[in-house]
Amino acid sequence: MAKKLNVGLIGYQFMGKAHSNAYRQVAHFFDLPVEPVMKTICGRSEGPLKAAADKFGWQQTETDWRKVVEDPNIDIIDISTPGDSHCEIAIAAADAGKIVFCEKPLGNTLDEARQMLQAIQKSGKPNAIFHNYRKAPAVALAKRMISSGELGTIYHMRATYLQDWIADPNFPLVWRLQKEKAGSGTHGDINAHIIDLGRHLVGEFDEVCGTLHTFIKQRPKVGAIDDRLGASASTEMGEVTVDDAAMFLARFQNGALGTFEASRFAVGRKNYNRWEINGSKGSIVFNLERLNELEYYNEGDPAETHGFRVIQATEGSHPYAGNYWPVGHIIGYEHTFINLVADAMVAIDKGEPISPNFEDGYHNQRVLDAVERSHSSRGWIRMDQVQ
Ligand code: SOE
Repeated sequence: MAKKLNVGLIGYQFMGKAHSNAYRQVAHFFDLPVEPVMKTICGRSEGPLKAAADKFGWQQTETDWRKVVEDPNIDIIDISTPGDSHCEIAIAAADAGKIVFCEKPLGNTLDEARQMLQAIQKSGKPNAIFHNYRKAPAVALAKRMISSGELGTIYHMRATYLQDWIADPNFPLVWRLQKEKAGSGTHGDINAHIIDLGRHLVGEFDEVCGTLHTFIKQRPKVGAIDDRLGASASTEMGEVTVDDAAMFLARFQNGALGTFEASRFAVGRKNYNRWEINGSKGSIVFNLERLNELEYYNEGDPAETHGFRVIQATEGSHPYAGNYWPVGHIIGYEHTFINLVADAMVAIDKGEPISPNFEDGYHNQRVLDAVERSHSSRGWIRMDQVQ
């Protein structure tokens, strides 16, 4: 019989929905030594919160996150709120001796991320950050191939994360477009994901040179919001205080070179997290919009059959894939969250660090900060200048 850990989820919108689904589904597909229990979901608005609790399957609701953090029956605090509350909640939860899970980016600033890491290191409790794309079977296969030397020496990572949901100038000023709420725009929201994959698949960054840009400077203020990314527009205008696009060059400590581009103005691209890694023995390409597939070029193939082929990462031998369906029965975006929760439960049981965790979140925030410093100084920034 698996040990149970009671979860207190703070936040019930888009990421709250994705995390709720992961907690509800994980034991249906993984035989776990420790299972999450959907105890309390927390949010400020009683009505929508109750509706979310009923829809997602939470036992109880609470509108004051501090009561959830102080609840002795809660083992895990999951922070799925906008970035401006991550730091305060995480420190309170760590000080209360809770296991702490947090959405990305860890904090809204490097200083917040450092404080969060220090608090969880002081508590010694397990911790995780929801860089969920590491957990796509095709990405985990890429990690396995790189770690085994199958690609040889890594020369390049060429990463993009492109969306277009705010390319309409009339799209309202949601929290993701307000610096005081989100910390940054495209940069911390989706560049953070490809930075994490760079660290995970290639290695630590050595120096960066980048630029941030805001195309639309003013937008209508928000009317009503929905739980995906949408909102209705009011007639009053407000200032956009974050970047719409962020791009940077990178040198990795192992000598590889990288280009990273994140934009919410790549009209026609919806959730186009696509990257290519080139090594001395071959190359791989991943595209989140085709997340079951990994394109692979093997330099060792005979010349007459050279070419990129598509690996469908649904074989039982592929990471996570065997927990779901027979080969060819593909999985989706939501399964990356289920896989992350499964890995977290196993790590907690073994007393091992969860991957990815607050330390990953802190080093991710160092790269985000270094790129912002580079943008301001219009020059290269070495990572050893950013602690
Ligand atoms: C919006 O850009 C968003 O929901 C991000 O916040 C998520 O982290 C990403 O996984 C999907 O797009």
